[in-house]
Amino acid sequence: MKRFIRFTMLALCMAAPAFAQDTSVNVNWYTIPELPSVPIIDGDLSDPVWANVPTIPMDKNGDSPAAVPGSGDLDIILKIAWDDETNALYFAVNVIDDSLTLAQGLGSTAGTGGWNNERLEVVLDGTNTGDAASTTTSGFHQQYTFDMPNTWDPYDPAAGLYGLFNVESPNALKVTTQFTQVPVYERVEGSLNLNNSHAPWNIADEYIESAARIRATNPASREWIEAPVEYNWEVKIVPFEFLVGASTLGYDLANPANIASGWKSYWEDPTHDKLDLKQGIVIGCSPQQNDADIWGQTPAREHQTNTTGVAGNWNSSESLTGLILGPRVSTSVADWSIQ
Ligand SMILES: [Ca+2]
Ligand SMILES: [Ca+2]
Ligand SMILES: [Ca+2]
Ligand SMILES: [Ca+2]
Repeated sequence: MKRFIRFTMLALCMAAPAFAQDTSVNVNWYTIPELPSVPIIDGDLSDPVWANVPTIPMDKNGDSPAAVPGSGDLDIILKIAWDDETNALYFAVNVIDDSLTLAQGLGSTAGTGGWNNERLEVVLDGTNTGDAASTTTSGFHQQYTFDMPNTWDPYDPAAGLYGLFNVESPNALKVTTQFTQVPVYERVEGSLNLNNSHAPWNIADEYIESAARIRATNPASREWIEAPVEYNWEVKIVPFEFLVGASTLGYDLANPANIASGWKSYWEDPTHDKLDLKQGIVIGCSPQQNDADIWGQTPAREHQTNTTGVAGNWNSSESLTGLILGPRVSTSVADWSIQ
């Protein structure tokens, strides 16, 4: 990574000495490359374009970067890139977890307990304000959340990850050691608050596109719950400078037409300020992965890891990682042989 940054900074200085990205508000920063073409968002991270994107450490807040089996451990490989044509950020996340626990209800997002699950959260501040007062309800700061279906309820109509012998829910994904795609529930905290009655939460792919694949790493596993797993997130997000809340704009989130379109009219509302992605700008960001490991009476998140080591940055633009939009990748930086 350091070698890549040095090379990138050298290249930027030589090509355009006027570039002076302000990362003074950030706890750390990384240059992310522009992609020559976009990956297929399907949770399979073998797209050739990902191979040339360097990894970013995502092992903060108490997580061990080494494999330490046991409660509270995650091993993550994170890659982030951008694309000019789709004006989007792309995230690839590979997670190895000792215990899969998605036990907070339908789609794991029922009520307000979704943060206690194996949730991916991507915090973005398109203008990199560094402002502690810029929060998920301010419009400048957005938190995108991604959840998989639950691992415990055989009668859940959306059950996706129940058990090997589950007959009550024929649509459930049986336990398998092969990577298999599972549904993802998309949501934007503060701006587009979707609750249980408004599922499915598939936000228009022009703005948010995501997919996940999962496999059990122990062939002896009979249920997904508490199974040791490996899973991938593959996510595209079109970032905004400012998003006005859906309720402020009067959108009916329960309207079937809005649900069917992925709330497209909301995203197209001219009240929002679009962010034009271009080389040299800095976006405040904290990708973070929550980890629950113990299935009990009150399943709870064991820990959360991110790129900053700052807890609580989900609700503030203070202390984010600075993503500097770098030049297009043209040569192989690193091989990424996972799966
Ligand atoms: Ca893919
Ligand atoms: Ca864990
Ligand atoms: Ca979508
Ligand atoms: Ca876990």
